[in-house]
Amino acid sequence: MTSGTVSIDREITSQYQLTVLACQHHASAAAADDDDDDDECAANITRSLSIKVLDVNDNWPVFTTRHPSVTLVSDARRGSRIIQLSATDSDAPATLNSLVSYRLQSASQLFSVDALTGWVTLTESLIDVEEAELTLWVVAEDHGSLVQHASTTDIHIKVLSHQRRPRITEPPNNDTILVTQVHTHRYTHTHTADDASHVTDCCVCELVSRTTDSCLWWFSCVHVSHKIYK
Ligand SMILES: [Ca+2]
Ligand SMILES: [Ca+2]
Repeated sequence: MTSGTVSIDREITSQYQLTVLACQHHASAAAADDDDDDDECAANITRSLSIKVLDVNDNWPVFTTRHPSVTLVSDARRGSRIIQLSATDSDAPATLNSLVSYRLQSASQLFSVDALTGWVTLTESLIDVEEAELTLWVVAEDHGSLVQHASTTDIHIKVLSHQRRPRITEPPNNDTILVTQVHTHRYTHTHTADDASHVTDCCVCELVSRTTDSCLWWFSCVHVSHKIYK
């Protein structure tokens, strides 16, 4: 019989297949040397076992983006979502050991974080803040039954004065702008005279523009005339 210790980690190998051999030695050989594993078995039997490694909560949530940063304008609406945080935990899926929730490390009058989705939301007006650079600390924690682990990240939030928001001054808002729509539409039109000497006017035109209501069409045409003698 052999024995020993090995390290096992569910996150590396979650299941093992083990074959156990029970060997009955010859009575004379067993008496000569009980520790000789090379003795032939007088009889043996094997059993296969499947060993499933149970999980322990030995992993910390890991933020997918470390130290994210966002820029806000001071007139951003209250209730605006500003960034979604995400953290993963490599303990057994769908267990409390890997279930991650989010919270602010310290209460904030300006921001909140959704415990399940990780969305950070603006809860107050920033008008009084005007221009500033803020730091918000968010905690991601698992819910292991015996021990819990938590990780923290900071969010760098830059607030710009709404006075600096770019504005479109020309053209005025809701103004109507005329543009030319060009198509590559082609058509061929042919006139044929009915006298003895046929005159054929071939006209190949391209549509170059039209009004938006399609009432007026402009074509660029190339005329070709030649006579055909019988
Ligand atoms: Ca965990
Ligand atoms: Ca684990």
